[in-house]
Amino acid sequence: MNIINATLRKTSGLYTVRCEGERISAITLQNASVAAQPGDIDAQGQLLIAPLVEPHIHLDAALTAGQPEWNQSGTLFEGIERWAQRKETITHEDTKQRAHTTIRMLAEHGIQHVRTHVDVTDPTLGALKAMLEVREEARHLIDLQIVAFPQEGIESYEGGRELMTRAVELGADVVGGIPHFENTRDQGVSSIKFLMDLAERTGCLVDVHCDETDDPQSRFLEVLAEEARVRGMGSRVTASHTTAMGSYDNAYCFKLFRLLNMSGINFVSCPTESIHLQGRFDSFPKRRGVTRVAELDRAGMNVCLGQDSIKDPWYPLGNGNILRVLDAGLHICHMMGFEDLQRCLDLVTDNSARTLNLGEGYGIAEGRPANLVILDADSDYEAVRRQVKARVSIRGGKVLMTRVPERVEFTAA
Ligand code: 17E
Ligand code: FE2
Repeated sequence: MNIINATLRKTSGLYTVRCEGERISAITLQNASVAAQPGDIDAQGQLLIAPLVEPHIHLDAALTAGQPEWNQSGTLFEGIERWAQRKETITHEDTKQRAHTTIRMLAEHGIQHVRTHVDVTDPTLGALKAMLEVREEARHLIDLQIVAFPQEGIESYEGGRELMTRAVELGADVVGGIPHFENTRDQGVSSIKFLMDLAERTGCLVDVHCDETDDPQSRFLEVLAEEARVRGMGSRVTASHTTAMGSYDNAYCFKLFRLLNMSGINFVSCPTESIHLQGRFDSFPKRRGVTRVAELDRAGMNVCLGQDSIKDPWYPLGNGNILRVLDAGLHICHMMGFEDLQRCLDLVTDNSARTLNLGEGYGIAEGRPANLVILDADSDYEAVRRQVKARVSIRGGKVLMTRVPERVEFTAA
């Protein structure tokens, strides 16, 4: 199969990308626009990109907002309370069905790689067992990484350490954590040591909900970064949210950034989620409650954006469209300068792929998997400005999804 007349990011000219079997076999610069042969896919000068990536979502909680009660305060803490109520009634089939429905929403938007945090603070590990099945059943649509996520704590939840260990034995890919939610600062620190040991021993990746609060005293990021640095695990470790960094003073942050850089860890920000959940204990002026996305990026660190929630106890909106989160994120993080707009898709493609350690399993290059998406725009800037949709999604060298563009007709005056 050939995809012809494709614009590739960060280059000029039109390209033909040839796929053989499940792999990309050749990428050639065309002299001019070419006519389609039978079987070709004509990108018509639009962007051909590696798939969009969802680096941070909670599929086990998706589509449960208001069940049994709505989060009225809009805080993270009420979200955790509401989820604990809903958690009592989850079943294997309920979890699987909501996860599959949500995965289709993601796939429809050109996403083919997903990292989901699954709550393992449940003595039965019910959601985890359901998600392990979903990971296999949804392979034709997405690659799924499962994080063993201790929503109610590792040290503060009865049997928390055993549940984490068991989750990894059952097949979780990534070790999670929630140090800012542990009962004491010491427990937060020991939870990080525990989870880093577990990951190092088992070869798992690490992705910690870290300092998801406006409390400027929440400083677990330095602990995570130092553990990653000392163990040489930085590229395999991710700090999600780190919203407290939006409230750290600059003197502390200056010192912190040196460590972050040395550690080489990755960052995920969920700007729509954070602008909604944070700032809730402020009157005015009200903090934005997001981490320093632009500053991390400028300092050469790897930062990407995630949706976090789709209609769950923490966040009532969301629809699978990661470009909506990119749009909001560029606003919220003050990243609408010309240079940022030219390369903004990095935040939802290449940077996220690096966070997920996809390596040579991702990207438009000869020999890599033929996973490709055509967007209805010829640049990053236009893609985000017009909030375009994925027109074609190709997976393993086969067309997975096509979208018929909408047509608008005005009635003549
Ligand atoms: N759990 C959590 O601790 N934080 C979040 N943002 C979500 C779930 C969605
Ligand atoms: Fe999260």
